[in-house]
Amino acid sequence: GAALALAACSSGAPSADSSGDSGGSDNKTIAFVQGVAGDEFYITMQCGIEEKAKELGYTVTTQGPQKFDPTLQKPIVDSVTASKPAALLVAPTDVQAMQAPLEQAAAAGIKVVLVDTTVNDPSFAVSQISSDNIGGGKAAFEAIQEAKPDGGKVLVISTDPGISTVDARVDGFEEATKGDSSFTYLGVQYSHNDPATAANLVSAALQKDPDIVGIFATNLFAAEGSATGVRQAGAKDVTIVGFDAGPNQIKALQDGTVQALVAQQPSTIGMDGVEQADAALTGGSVEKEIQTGFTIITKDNLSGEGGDAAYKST
Ligand code: T6T
Repeated sequence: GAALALAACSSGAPSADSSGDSGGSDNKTIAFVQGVAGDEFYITMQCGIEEKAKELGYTVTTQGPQKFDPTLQKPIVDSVTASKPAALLVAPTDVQAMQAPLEQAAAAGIKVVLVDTTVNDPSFAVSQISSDNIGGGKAAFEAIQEAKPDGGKVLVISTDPGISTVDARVDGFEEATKGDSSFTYLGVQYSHNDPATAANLVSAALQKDPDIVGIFATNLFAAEGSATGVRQAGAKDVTIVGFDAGPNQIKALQDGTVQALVAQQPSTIGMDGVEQADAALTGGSVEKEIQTGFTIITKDNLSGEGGDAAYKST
């Protein structure tokens, strides 16, 4: 099973665990199930969840699978369902595989809020909160366009098909490439959320097409691996635009390995998630869908607004 994840948030200690509370109207427990443990995006989201939960009088437990993998996430969700928290905030790892386990959680009377990712039919969820992922993919292409105004070949490194967020980023990017005929879209390759695999894919792609001018890496681990791959290939003039802004990504931006980052607002997603769960539990008005924004970070705004968008780490 997954260990309880404790995050080092700036706003005080993580809240207590939920042992002993098992349903009923006085149930003030929220379970958070991350897409993957140890990912700064979900750690930052956890901080937002804990902060808002404390304010509204809930206790939070956080767990995540060791890999971004529904076969590992499903048993965690099943055990959370059995423990009957009042609400479940969850980032499903696959649009299809997590459908039934989450429907079961909702059928057990748990208020399910989808944070970050979603599933094919989210109608069982009281609310879903995520970034504008299509817009983020489009913004990533615009950052490449700005760095490489003459155009050229562009490649996307994503994680796995079936993850709603990264799929939407790929779609947004691909759609944007169609609007500028000076660019050639080489398609998407999948790294299974493993930086070493992403690095190998990028090295191989640069061997095949040494004239690649830009790479869009659709999440933290894809960005980390893409930067390594470009470095290993000794390619000097490839623009990498990454999604997410963990400490490694910020460092890569400072080093000049990565030229731009699309930073999400994971803390806000978490806080909104708790608010929606609370509204559902107390008969307040619930928003079915909330879209949060993003910030483009480059070296130029890193010390200001861009720097504020950086994620927390453990
Ligand atoms: O990009 C985030 C998240 O939005 C996505 O669903 C999965 O990857 C991250 O957690 C970053 O690693």
